[in-house]
Order: sequence, then C-alpha cells, then structure tokens
Amino acid sequence: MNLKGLDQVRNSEFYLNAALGKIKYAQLGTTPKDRDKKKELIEKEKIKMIKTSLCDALTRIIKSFPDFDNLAEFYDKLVETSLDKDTLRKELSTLNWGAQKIDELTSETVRKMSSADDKQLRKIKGAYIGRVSSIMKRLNRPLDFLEHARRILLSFPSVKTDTYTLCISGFPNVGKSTLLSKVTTAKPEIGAYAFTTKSLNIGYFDARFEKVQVIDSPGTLARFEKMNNIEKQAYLAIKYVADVVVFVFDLTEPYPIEDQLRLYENVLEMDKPTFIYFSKQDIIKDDRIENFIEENKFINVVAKPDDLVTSIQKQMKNRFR
Ligand SMILES: Nc1nc2c(ncn2[C@@H]2O[C@H](COP(=O)(O)OP(=O)(O)OP(=O)(O)O)[C@@H](O)[C@H]2O)c(=O)[nH]1
Ligand SMILES: [Mg+2]
Repeated sequence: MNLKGLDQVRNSEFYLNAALGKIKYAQLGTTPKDRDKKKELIEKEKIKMIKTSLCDALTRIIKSFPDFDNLAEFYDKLVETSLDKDTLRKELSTLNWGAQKIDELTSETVRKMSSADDKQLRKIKGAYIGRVSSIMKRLNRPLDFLEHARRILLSFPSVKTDTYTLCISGFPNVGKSTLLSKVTTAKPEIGAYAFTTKSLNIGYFDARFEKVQVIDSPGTLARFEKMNNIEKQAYLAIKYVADVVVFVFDLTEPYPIEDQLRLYENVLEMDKPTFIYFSKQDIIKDDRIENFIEENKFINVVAKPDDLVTSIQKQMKNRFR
C-alpha cells in the first residue's frame, strides 16, 4: 500500500487561515499591474483564490487516501480490524461535498459581484467568507477522523503483497528475529525477553530470479479478537501474504512445548507449505531434537538457516508445476 502522500490532516481553521493568508499576501490591487483593474475584478480574483486554496487542500486529502475498495487482501483485513471503513468512506465523501459546496458558492458569489459597487462588494465578500467558514467548520469532524485514520494507516507494516513471501512463525522469545537476521540482511532487534519484536520485522534475500520477502511473525494462542496489533498483523500476514511458513520450535521451552505444538497446529490450519526449524541447537542436547522429531513424526524439518533458503528455493520452483 503506497502511503507516501499521506500528509497530516489539519483542522478547518488551518486551511481557512492558509486561504485567507494567501489573499492577504498576494496583495491584489496594490501592484502597478493591478492599478487600472476594476475593484470588482480584484475582489472576484480574491474569492477565487480562496476557493482554489480550500478545494485544492480538500482534494489533496481525498486523493492521498488509498482506494479502500481495491486494497490487497492483507491491507483490506488490516483496515477492517482497525478502522470503520464505512465511516472512512463517508468522511471522505463529506470532504468532497464541502469542496463542491465551496465551488458552487464561489460561482454564485462571482455572479453577484458583477456590476456591484464598492460597498456592495465588501458586503458580498464578507458574506462569502462567513459562508465558506461555516462549510469548513462542518468539515472538522471528518478532518479529525481522517487524521486519526492516517495515523493508523501509517502504523501499518510495509508488506509487499505481490512478492514471494516466507513467514517466520513461533512463540515469543524462541529466536524468530535471530533466524530472520541469519537468512536476510535485516537487522532486527533481538532480546533475551519475550515480545522484543513490537512491529513486523521484514527482510529480503535473493533467490535466483526474484527477491523473497521474509516476515518475522510473532504468534500466540490468543483468539484473533484478543490479539494485540502486531499479533493481528502477523496472523494476517501468514494468512494472506505467506507463500510458505517456517515454524520455529524452541526446545529450551521459554514457552511449554505443548503450547508451541498447539500454535504449530494452528499454523498448519492456514494450509501453507510449512517447514520446521529448531532454534538454540547449540544449547540443546543432540538427541532431544531427534527424539522430538520422531515423537511427532515431522518430515519437513530444516536443520540450518542455509537449508531453509535452499528449501524455499525448491518450493518456489514447484509452484509452477
Ligand atoms: N544460544 C542461542 N540463543 C539464541 C538462538 N537464537 C536466539 N537466541 C536467543 O534467544 C533470545 C530471543 O531471540 P529473538 O530472536 O529475539 O527471539 P524472537 O522469537 O524474535 O522473540 P520476540 O521478538 O520476543 O517474539 C535472544 O536472547 C537470542 O540471543 C540460538 O540459536 N542459540
Ligand atoms: Mg523478535
């Protein structure tokens, strides 16, 4: 999702002041070029400047938001979990309504100004500014909501939804970020405590013809509604972005192995090709891993990070068969 143009959304007063400031500083009617212009033309120019400034600002806001009807599934679900899409649509269309109203009011005012004398012109302009201000004030609630939405959208991870993707799944503190740093150039924070990773870590490695995106996707056994933001993002990444998953088991058991097995079962339900990797092999007795593999009849185990990369490359080739 491209959110580059998503600038801060301000309140109506900010946009009004900017518009009124423009006519003040443009000094229409005071330059030698304007000396011979009729007052009527100058006042018309001023209100057109106000209109352009406000309508441009409103249109820019509307256009800066993504098209919520055509989001990739991952972002669509993410928006759904954190924002009310109907309110978003409604508030964006309220801004559109405001821009249209200001446009109509300006045309109407320009017509009224034709052949008006100086006193009438002042009065018409005053009334125009009053009406424009009250239209803008009605936009405060939508502007507020859109700023709130913008902050949420900016907190979303930059996931490439059209790139071949490996998700690293597993309980907190099992060594997911460490594995990410071994297979990609990413430098995630690694900590000796659970929940070190607070936003999705993403890295890339080169397969033969394309990049592979690797997402460090922390998981727990919480129900979706009970998950925190990063757990939700991780869940949606596995469900909607992952082509393949590697599940990290940690037999030093920062979390009971029964829970890790349950999470593994949940991941399998997502129906993605899934590999198993054992972290912390340097501090686990040799036969512990072998016995565990045998007990659970695992066949899809990758012994080392390098083997994971090779397995992913094989998996990528298979997808065209
Ligand atoms: N000895 C040893 N320690 C490891 C290994 N992999 C990870 N660790 C340690 O385990 C702890 C957790 O590692 P992380 O990679 O941060 O684990 P994580 O799964 O990303 O943790 P969260 O982000 O909290 O979910 C750190 O202290 C690491 O240094 C390993 O292969 N061997
Ligand atoms: Mg981590």
